[in-house]
Amino acid sequence: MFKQMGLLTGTAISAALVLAACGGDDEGTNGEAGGEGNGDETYEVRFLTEELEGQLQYEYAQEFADRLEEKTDGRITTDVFEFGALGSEVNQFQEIQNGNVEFAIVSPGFTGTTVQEGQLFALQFLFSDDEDVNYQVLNESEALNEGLSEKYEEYNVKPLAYWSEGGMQWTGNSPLREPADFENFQMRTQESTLIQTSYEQYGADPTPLSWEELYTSLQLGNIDGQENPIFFIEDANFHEVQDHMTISDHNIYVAMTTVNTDFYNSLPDDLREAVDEVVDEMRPIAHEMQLEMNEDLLTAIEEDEDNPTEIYTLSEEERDAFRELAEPMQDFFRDDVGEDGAAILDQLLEEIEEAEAESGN
Ligand code: 6CS
Repeated sequence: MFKQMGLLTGTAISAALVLAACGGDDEGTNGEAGGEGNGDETYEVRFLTEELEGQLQYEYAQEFADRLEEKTDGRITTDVFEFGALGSEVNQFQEIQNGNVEFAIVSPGFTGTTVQEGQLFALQFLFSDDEDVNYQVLNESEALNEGLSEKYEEYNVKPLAYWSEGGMQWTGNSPLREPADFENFQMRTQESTLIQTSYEQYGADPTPLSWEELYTSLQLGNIDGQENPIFFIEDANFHEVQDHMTISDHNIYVAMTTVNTDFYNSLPDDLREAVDEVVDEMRPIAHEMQLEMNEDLLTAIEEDEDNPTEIYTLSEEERDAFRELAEPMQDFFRDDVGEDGAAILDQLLEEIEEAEAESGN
């Protein structure tokens, strides 16, 4: 059944590849439907990421692939793809929806035109300033892991985990310390109305763009600045073409580990359990990886004498000035996305508050 779907909807990958990826070899039953299976089905699957080798999503996917192969005694083998292998970030979401790839890491910022509710991750100053609190919330939140996940499942995409790639910081060709600094500032954003409207609140002129085009746009001065976690700013070399970096921590960068729902449901029980186990094993690994990578690459930016970057950390008072303009975006989200999205947001806000209180912050 899954094999047929791949053949019917496959656009970017040849039919031959789709056949291979769906486990249709001579040995197996090709996962007719979820169940016990006969124990010898084998699957060659694809895991698509939005980043390059050495960057977090790719390293996560590679570790995930290795663990899954080991845990299933080689019955699931995975090819990990770097960003760009199958089009832009928005195209990538279509690939996982259509089942042309089985696994993908998806940034909700690129799904705002389909799963409106996913835009809640664009709300600035929503999460805690404590990454350990965020780790707990992302893993345990019912609002996300049930409410929001159901919204993605309507598009045949099942989020398996929500995880943070770290605090988001601004870079610019001019200092960014108060909202007035964003006046007429050409700000690169992902494809989400909410992200764009948020920057309009600061007076900026937001421009949605794939990150593929970002370095050149910053270099040419067509774009004045952007937001990303520190590891990405350094690894994509954005600091080379930006004079200023502001440690604003105005948001966290949330990534979703996703699986095509039909594929997941077609797996025999033991293999589906293996996938779930690997997802859980990856939670602390991803957390540690992001903390370490963001710290190490901050030092790399600080020490890069060939490309000096002025790094400025906002004070709490300075952050409050942005927070004041960002908070009304929660009502914008409620009105724009509707009742279900509003309920997900309200539940998430309670969960964050509870986790904060428990942590003693
Ligand atoms: O800024 C972006 O669009 C990219 N940033 C990260 C951290 N990962 C992939 C994404 O496409």
